[in-house]
Amino acid sequence: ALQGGMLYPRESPSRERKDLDGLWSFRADFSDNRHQGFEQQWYRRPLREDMCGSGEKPHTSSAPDLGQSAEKRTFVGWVWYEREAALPQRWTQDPDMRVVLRIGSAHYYAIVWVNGVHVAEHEGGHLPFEVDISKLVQSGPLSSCRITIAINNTLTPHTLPPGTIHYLNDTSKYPKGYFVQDTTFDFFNYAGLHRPVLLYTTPTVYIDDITVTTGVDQDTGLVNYQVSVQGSEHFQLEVFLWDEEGRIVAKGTGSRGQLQVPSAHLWWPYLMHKNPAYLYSLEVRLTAQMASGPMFDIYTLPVGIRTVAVTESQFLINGKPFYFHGVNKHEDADIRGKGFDWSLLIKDFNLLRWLGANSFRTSHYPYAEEVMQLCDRYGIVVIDECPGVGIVLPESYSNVSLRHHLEVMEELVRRDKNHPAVVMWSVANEPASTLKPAGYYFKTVISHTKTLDPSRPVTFVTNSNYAKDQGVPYVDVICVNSYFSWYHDYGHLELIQLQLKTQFENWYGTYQKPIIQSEYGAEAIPGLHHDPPLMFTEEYQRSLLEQYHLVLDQKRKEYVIGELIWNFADFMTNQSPQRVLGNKKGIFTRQRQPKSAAFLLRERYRKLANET
Ligand code: BDP
Repeated sequence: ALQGGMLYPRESPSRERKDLDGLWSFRADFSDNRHQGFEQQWYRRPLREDMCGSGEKPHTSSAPDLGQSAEKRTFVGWVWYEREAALPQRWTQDPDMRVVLRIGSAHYYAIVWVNGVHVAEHEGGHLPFEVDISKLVQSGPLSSCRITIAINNTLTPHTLPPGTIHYLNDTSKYPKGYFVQDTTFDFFNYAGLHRPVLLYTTPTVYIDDITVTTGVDQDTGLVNYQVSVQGSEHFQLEVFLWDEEGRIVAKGTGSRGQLQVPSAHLWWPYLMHKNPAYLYSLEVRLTAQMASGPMFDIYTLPVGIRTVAVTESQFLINGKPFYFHGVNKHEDADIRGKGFDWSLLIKDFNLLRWLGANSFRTSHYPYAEEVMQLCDRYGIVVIDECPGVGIVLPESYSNVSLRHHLEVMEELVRRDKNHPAVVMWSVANEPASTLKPAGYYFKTVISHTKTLDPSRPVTFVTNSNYAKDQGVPYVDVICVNSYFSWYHDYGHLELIQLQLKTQFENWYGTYQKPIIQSEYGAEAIPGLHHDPPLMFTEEYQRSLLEQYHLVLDQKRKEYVIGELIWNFADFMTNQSPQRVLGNKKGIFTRQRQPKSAAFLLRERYRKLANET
């Protein structure tokens, strides 16, 4: 099990935060054995000193699309980042202060040094990790520290997502030692530091984690809280629940308890209520008696009061049927790759609202914490997916892989458990779930996730045969992807209704569980037109969606509980003859301009919102 909590670093009267944004020194290890960085101990001296040909880069961008070199764009191996951070004097001199280094994500394997001292290692991208560096920064006369992070983007059959290094040994065709990284997922493997890296402080006795679950009894909101404290056994805890008008509506004491909020404002999804996304603030105050006097810590967590339940044919939020009309996204944009960017994020949320979308799936990995926070505030419902995408090789069902998958779910649930917007976990996308070991594998991952969080349903997204799928017996909601008249029966839009109807009836007939059409779509190159519709034109994308909608409109009256378009926007992939500068199934371009299909969906989603 994981050590400690992973509360988002928020400033408070007892906590400070210092974002390490700006430029970081950057160097890719192109040496023959790709290990020079370790042999020469690049973490011991400033990276800049012996930089040859390496540049500097802003840290919240994926490196590949910043440069002009094709070789760097597809680099596989270690890259090194480094930055100096000046520290306020009180951080280095106050023995009652804890200084923590927190890395929002590092894809894929990361090793961290501070002032040349190894402090942390972490496996897996898309999720945060942190390390207490107080001892290091408080031990000498230093008023600054040098942070070095080496990151390796190599994927193996046991990583999530998996990948393989493929050596090409035919020397008549390839130079000696030539290799490529093969992946079985459809997006570019942007690597590096994609998200904020920061330092924050807490007192040495501190609020380490908070877990909140909510319920509703008549019109009373129930907020169950549990707080864990580190650093001392002797402390008092008080909790206060504030409403949006700044009034305290409930109080409690102790490490766990239940707050009751009469006439509570519930957290409702966008378009489902006239006052959606209502957020209370849970203020936790810790007082510890120290020899030197009392010590305080304060942490405030946004809380949405809502319930989630699944029946044989419905998804209920606050007891009312919820229909997912939304999108699948990617963290992806021009130049910045998967690098976090506030402007891009706000643009995307404005587009979601314009579209009338009430939900998205974090296909195919956890998104930045700042994204999840905005979902809470905008009322956008989230299916929170882990990086289990492309699990298709038999080796990827081994015990090593399974163990890692369980850990990733632990990290994901620890990070996102308190978001009201998150209503379901997805443990994988399109695995080879008809393989025999998939049964035990998904049974284990799903039941582990339910133990970690009994309050939310769990699913994985399938594109397998309903009669042979080994994992679907364990899901709460069936999520199905299909690409009728795209990956087969090219151009035959007239077959969609029959095939989609059969798809739904087969799955529901076998399992009697609600179904989400979790992907469907077609490529459209913006500006390509043809009528009658031909593949790759805007007309074809639009007409294909229309055919799906005809069947969805029948089945949503029965047991279909949602439709998520593939994809919100065009995104970068590996190069292949099927991909024209990336995947073009976006209803928006990669630059976030609408294709014709966006207008169709905008009309549809508003209509759906009015009906429910
Ligand atoms: C689905 C995958 C998604 C792909 C999409 C496609 O889940 O990641 O991008 O197909 O091919 O199978 O466009």
